[in-house]
Amino acid sequence: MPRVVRVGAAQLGPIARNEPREAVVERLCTLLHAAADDGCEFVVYPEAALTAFFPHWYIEDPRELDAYFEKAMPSGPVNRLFREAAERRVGFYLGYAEAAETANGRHHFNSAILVGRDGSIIGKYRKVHLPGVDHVRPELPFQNLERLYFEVGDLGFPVFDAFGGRIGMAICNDRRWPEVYRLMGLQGVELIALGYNTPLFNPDADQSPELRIFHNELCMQAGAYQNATWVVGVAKAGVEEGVHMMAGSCIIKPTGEIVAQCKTSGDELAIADCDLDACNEGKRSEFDLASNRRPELYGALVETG
Ligand code: CDV
Repeated sequence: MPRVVRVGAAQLGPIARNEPREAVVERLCTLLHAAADDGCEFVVYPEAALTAFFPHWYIEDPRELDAYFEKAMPSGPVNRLFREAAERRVGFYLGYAEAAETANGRHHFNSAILVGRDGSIIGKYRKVHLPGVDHVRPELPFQNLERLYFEVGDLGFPVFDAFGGRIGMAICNDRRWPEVYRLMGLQGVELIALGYNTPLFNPDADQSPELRIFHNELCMQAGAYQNATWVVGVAKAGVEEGVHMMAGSCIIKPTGEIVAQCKTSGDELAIADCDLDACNEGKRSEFDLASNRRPELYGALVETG
């Protein structure tokens, strides 16, 4: 039986700092409806898709900061997204800021969930590679305070049986690290969904937007190719509270080729039929990981330099 999943990369334009959740969910639902009308079974939204990317600024007021976090998923306005997606039999990946209540207190993560076509949560991922710093740097035009606001994810890099295949998740900066793809590749991943919030300028380095866009595509295309998996990378784009954000959301084949890509910096869908069996060729040949890798040597090679 063919295993073709029609996927929508649901890019978002900027979200204003004071934009209510209801308004954001309305935008997510508009993209969802368009994807469903076009036959999509799975929609991928960006990292922190329910709010502005608040680590870009320092928030002193604890109540204001707390308002960016979801305490339960789904809850409040987000219930609508779950309901409308289930009605249309569309599953989704959603990035959000998570406040998790545990026996030893509250913990904050930059998280994503994988939701099935029936509206049930199949799995969760918590971002491991948190960029930025944990203190304010007043000399910069904007901050990245992810290390102040979030803890390092504690769920590893799980892969889930869903949509007829093996689905993995990553979040933004994770996409720059080859081990993220490889850890999922070793579990037979066939599609990696990942959302990102990436400024077009690096306040710490003299990098052109063109170079940064090249690096964005380079790491996702390499991860797809070297692990024979589809990769769906989805941006929050446009100018958000003065920060110019990268667009270019794209769907990448297991060969590393981009097959669909957003063209604007606003809310936009890029759609592709992702044939999960297209992973088989790479997984059986160059990237037959079980047969071709030499993990027993890698430690020794590092030690001997
Ligand atoms: N949200 C992110 O993880 N952003 C980083 C930036 C700060 C470099 C990224 O890798 O895109």
